[in-house]
Amino acid sequence: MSKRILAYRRLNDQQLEQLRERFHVDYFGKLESPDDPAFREALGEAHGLIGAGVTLTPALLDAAPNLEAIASISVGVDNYPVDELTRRGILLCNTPDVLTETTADTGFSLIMSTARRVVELADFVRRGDWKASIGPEQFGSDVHGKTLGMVGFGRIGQAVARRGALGFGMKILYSNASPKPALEAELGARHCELDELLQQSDFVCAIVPLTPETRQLIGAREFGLMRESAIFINISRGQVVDEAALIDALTSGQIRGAGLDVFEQEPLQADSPLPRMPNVVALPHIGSATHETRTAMAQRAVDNIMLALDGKRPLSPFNEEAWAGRFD
Ligand code: 8YV
Repeated sequence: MSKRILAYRRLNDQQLEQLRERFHVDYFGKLESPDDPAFREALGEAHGLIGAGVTLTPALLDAAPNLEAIASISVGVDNYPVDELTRRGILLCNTPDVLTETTADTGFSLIMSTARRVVELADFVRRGDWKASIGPEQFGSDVHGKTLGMVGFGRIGQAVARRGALGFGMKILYSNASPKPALEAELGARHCELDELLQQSDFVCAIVPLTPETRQLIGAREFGLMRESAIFINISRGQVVDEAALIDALTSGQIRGAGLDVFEQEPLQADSPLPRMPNVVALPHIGSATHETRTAMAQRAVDNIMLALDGKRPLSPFNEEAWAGRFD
């Protein structure tokens, strides 16, 4: 009897076909809620999961007694109780690399659009308010030649820094990562403590995984260290920031602006002031959302789950220790 896969993110026809050739597939391309009774029923049968956007609580895991492996269509694994998965012998795979450049593009578009006030001024034209000359009230800030502080310097952080250093002549500082001599040589980047980075950067870009150590890493004290002209960018996870402190810093003029792809609660609550602030560019968590990259991420997840359920080493296992010794 073939193994059963529960897919709960949109896959293209080719990807679904690939899975269906080998497995029985329960497909929920547009799952509204993990409480959906049909989803729960399929979970009870599933040997493999492929999807994103559902927080896998231990209670959901209890409802999936046959589960062997999960292929997340994301690089971030904060939706999964990783230690618990490992304890239960469930392998988790993610999708690093294939989204690095696209997510860095999103980060850089937030740097550009906040500094040059692109959204605010495009709205000004759209409203028909462009009547006289453009004056200092509409001016933005330069990006080229400024200091870009990367809070986190993993794959995506390095790709953002590469754009800044090589494309815009920016000086790069980085913290919350081990020193990376090769990148220092390539980009002239300098490793420093977070406080120094906050004090010296024109742009502060958060791109760290969400872990107990990074939760609320940037709060009132950290915004207090930033320059009044600083622009804060977040392309990691909303919970890395104390959002109330961010709102205060933006309202009081403690910092100049923010470009945000992620929020403490997603979708963003209707009463959040952030999207209505003129000095904020707020995006609906679209870091990796291009046709090319989402297709590549889904394909990576399909490949991961097929390999794993065939007992072979997947392309990107996250908690390999869950299947200790099985690939050797
Ligand atoms: C995902 C992301 O698409 O990969 C990640 O960690 O944040 C996004 O690129 C998203 O989490 C899926 O819901």
